[in-house]
Order: sequence, then C-alpha cells, then structure tokens
Amino acid sequence: MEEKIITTENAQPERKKKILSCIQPSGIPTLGNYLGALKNWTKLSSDFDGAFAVADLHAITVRQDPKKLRQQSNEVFALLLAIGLDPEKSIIFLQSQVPAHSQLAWILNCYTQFGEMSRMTQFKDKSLSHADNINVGLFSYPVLMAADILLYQADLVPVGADQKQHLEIARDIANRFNGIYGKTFTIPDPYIGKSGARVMSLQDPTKKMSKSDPNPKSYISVFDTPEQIMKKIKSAVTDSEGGVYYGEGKEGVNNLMSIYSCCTGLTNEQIEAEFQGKGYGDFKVAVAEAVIEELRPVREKFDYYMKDTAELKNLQAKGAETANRIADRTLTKVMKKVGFVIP
Ligand code: AQP
Repeated sequence: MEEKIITTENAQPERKKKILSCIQPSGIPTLGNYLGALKNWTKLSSDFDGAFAVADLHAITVRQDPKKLRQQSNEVFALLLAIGLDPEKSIIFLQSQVPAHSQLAWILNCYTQFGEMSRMTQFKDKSLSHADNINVGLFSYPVLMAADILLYQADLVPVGADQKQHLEIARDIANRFNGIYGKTFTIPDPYIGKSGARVMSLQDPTKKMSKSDPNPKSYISVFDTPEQIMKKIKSAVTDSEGGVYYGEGKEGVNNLMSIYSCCTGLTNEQIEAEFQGKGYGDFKVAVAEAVIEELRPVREKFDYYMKDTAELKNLQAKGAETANRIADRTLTKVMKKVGFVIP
C-alpha cells in the first residue's frame, strides 16, 4: 500500500482521524521533546481524536531506577496536562496500565522477521550507547511501538526523522497481518507537523538533544530554573568565527537559531538581522530569555498538577479505563483471528 504523507495543509479536519503519540518517561523531558513534539500535541488534540501515552514499557529497554521511573512517569503525565491536553477530549494514559500493549506486542513479534528488525538504525545506535545491556526488548522495541499504534487503529502518527523507520515497520507488520487474516488493523500514515524542529545537544550539536544524555549540560529540561537555562545556553558549544548566521560548519549556532526561531516565531533572516554586528554573548542571552519565557507557563501549570496527587491518580485511572476499552477491542479481534480460545 502506498504511503501518504499527511501535512497540516492536506489533513482533513472535517473527518476526525485518530492520532497516537507517545513519550518515554526515561528522564525529564527536554526542550527537544517540547519543541519537537509536545508543543504541537495540543493543536493536534483539537484537530484529531488523540491518544497520548506515557511510554513506560519502552523506557525499561534501558535500565531505569524504579523510584525515579515512577516519579518521572507521574511527572510526564502531569506535563501532558500542563501543555494543555484535555483529559475530557483526549485519552491520556500510562502505557503499562493497559496490558493489551504487551499482549499484542508478543503476538506481533511472531509476525516480524529477525532480519527486518536487525536493520533498525535506532537499535544499532542504542546498542552502542548501552553496550552493557543490549537486551531483547531494545531489539524488539519497534514491535511494541507497532502494537501501541495498531491497538488504537490510529490513522496518523506524528513522526520525527528518527521514528520514520519504526512507523514503516508498523505499517509492514499491519499489512502482513491483514494479508493473512483479513482487515484487522488500520494502516497508519505519518503525520508531519508544521514546525517540529529537531533540537540538537548543546554540547555536541551533531547529536540530538536527549533526556537520557549523561551530561546534563547537553540538554535543557523543561523543569530547569531560569538560572539553569541561562547557564546552560551560555555554555553551549558554538564556533570561533563569531557571526550569528545560519551556515555550514556552524551546527552550534544553527541549533541556537532554530531554538530561538521556535520560541519567538522569527525567521532565520530576521534573527540574522537582529544580531548583525553583535557577538555570541548577546545572542545566547536572548536565546536563553526566549526559552525561559517559552517554558514558564508550562512549568507553572506543571507545579499545579503535581500538587494534587489524588487528582493525578484519578486522571490516570480514567485515561487507562478508556484506553483499555479501546485496546481490548482490537486485541480480542486479533486473538480470535490467530486462533486463541476466547474466554
Ligand atoms: N532533540 C529532539 N528534537 C526534536 N524532537 C525530539 N524528540 C525527542 N528528542 C527530540 C521527540 O520527542 C518525542 C518523544 O520522544 P521519546 O521520549 O519517546 O523518545 P526519544 O526520541 O528517544 O527522546 P529522547 O529525549 O532522546 O529520549 P531518550 O534519551 O530516553 O532516548 C518524539 O516524537 C521524538 O521524536
């Protein structure tokens, strides 16, 4: 089946499509997660029927401290509320509270070839950075991702460049299953949002900014204080050349310009004009101030949601209940087709 690229322009708002997005609680979300994904989710949730998951099952493909994982899962859930997702309109849930994800992943493992998994570039990258724990979960991570998507019969999945290969595998698995057993799964299309910048590490701008980077100076967490944000941006790697313009070999400056552009809405040309004749010192202060203002309301709402743990639990239970209902419907269909005895 031919893959359609859906953009903000050609998506059809009159027929609400289903969209699914996940974020791992493998650390405190970064400015990269925020500008590249979360910032768009609220808009998506009004244009589409949205399901938004805290992907804690995915997070354990890398060793996690249990106490921290629990804390981060609650924090990321609160963050989804803080960015403006409405639990009355969207399904917001913790992945591990919906057992169908693990169950469908197992079934789909048996319809996925070892060879196709071996080609996944993220597995190759993560095996290098976690050489002491190259576990089978890390290898079959894309199959769990396929299960996440297919359970909700999602029409669309927002993907950055790094997840595109995983979505293709999900489509291949779904097509294969449908080919054997008849139409069971909706074939998901990638959704390319309007902005969705790829934010790079502040210390090595050739690498993407990651929440699990061992060097905290390389990323800005969405909960960093204004002082921490200022300090980290001031120490961001740039170059010795000194001019604020977008260009080859200026990855550090390009990255800061892209961050500044996402926070202020200015184009590269406008940024270049603003900082003509000024040095990196002035530029970095302006970038830091823009980031501080961008994250301030998110931080304030986050603090509000984290204060009421009973309400947080209540919203988690409500999200899980809806997610379980939808996911179980698909799982039962799959179990019947495969030949399992349904109780
Ligand atoms: N640096 C980034 N720039 C833009 N978008 C990014 N995303 C992640 N990093 C950047 C997007 O954020 C969403 C949620 O990501 P995730 O938590 O599910 O997994 P990830 O891509 O592996 O994110 P991290 O921060 O790099 O986590 P770790 O360090 O645990 O692997 C996705 O839409 C992703 O594209």
